[in-house]
Amino acid sequence: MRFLAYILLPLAVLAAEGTPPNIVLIYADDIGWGDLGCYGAKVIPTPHVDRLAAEGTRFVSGYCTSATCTPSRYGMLTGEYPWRRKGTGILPGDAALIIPRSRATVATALKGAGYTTGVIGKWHLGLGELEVDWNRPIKPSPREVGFDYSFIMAATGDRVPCVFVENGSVVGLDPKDPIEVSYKRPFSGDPDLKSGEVRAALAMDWSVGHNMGLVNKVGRIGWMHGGASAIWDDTTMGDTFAMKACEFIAKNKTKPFFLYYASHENHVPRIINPRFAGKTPLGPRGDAVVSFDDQVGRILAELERQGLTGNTLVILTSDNGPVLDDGYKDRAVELNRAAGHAPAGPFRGGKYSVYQGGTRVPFLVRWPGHVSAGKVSEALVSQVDFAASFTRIGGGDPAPFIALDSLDVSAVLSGSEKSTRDYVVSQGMGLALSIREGDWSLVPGHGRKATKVRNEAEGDDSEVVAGDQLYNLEKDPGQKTNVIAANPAVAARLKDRLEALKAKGIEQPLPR
Ligand code: NG6
Ligand code: CA
Repeated sequence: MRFLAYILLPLAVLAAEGTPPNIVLIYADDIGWGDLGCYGAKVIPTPHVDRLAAEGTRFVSGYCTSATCTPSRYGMLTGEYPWRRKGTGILPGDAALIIPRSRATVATALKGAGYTTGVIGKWHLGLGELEVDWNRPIKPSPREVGFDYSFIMAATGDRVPCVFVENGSVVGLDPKDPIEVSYKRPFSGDPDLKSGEVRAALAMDWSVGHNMGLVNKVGRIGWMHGGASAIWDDTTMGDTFAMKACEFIAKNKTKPFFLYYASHENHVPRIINPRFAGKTPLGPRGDAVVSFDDQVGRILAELERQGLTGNTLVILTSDNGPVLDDGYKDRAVELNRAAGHAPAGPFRGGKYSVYQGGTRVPFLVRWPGHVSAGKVSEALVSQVDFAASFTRIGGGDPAPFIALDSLDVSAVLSGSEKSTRDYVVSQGMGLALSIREGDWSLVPGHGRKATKVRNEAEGDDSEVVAGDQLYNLEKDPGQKTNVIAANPAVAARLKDRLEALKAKGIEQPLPR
């Protein structure tokens, strides 16, 4: 009994005893609940992720805040629901940093608690102020919001500039070949990606959007000129990020560190390393998940090599639900259909959606001896809770985050408490919100026109406009049968709760 109590010491207790763990947050991009072996994927081999699940706890009701990237990352790092703030939607690649320097983030809090902090991978929270000059040191960058080290792409793989930025400077830039970026118009001499001849020569054709600038024979959003020596290689991006993560771990092994590893897999364009080609019957989209798994394997191996496995809390989750055709012709729709693969698992919707598939994502936690191993947890947890929970685990004061929308769920993560959170709010596109309480999910109707999103396989949210919907997720995880007529009191309670949460503040401009 004594032994058991010792091995499952609550996380916060351990931090209080003065031995806070390293925290490695592995963040996938657009990888759905159903895309990983440990969540039931049959045709995507993910041995490293599955090992993490076997050695830790697999949450089946883990949520990101939003069904797209920028808001989920904002919510996760600040502990505040992004829908409270204007300007937290999907950002262009030349956007200014949207987290004000004055704001506490999970990184500033952990840094304050003595951690060395790093972010590697996809940023997508903006950089600089107003117009960024990519040829000079960029400020503010992740450093100004708490990260001692950063090696990032500014936005997404499908947005220019297609370069890495390390500690505020573009990597490999030749000053004689400066970078120019435009989100308004092409530079003179840019090819017309709508012309058949140009399209025929692309490494991967576009299906919607992605027909502005041409980089590495792939159409992107926005145009860029110059910077030839700095342009990334799409096929080695995963290797580069994983290598930088391993270097960060090795370099900082002697004192607590926080590593936020934001993989680009499997966001579009899915131009992955040829060694992963054909690993799944799903084409580039499935093979990109295998590439993600490879990155996870390398990070876990580096922790092991440095003797840090036992003292490192590893969390793996995703920024939003899955999407098949997200603007490039990579055959995801037809190949998924042929293989019978369900990227969102049993849930309705996917990326962009206010239904479960948009925000209910893979969610694994491992810390040997402190987090139950081989366990499946039904507890409701949200990434908005990371700010308070990680701060608590790291020995800092979570109160500023708790005053926002973050809850300290550290005892739930370790398994020493069953649940803390009894509701979770999910954001689809724009201000479309849904709320889950226990097994009930309320998807309120709204007067606006539905956002027609391109997510053919998972459907769009047009039905949401029609009126309020209530689902019982235990009986109907796929949200097929609206049971609002039979349960008006439940619907009213959830609606009131959502309204009360919204009343705490919405559409406030971000204070600078
Ligand atoms: C959309 C893009 C999509 C993807 C998404 C952001 C088009 C037609 N669609 O606007 O390809 O880039 O933005 O994805 O351009 S996220 O995961 O970073 O939120
Ligand atoms: Ca995403």
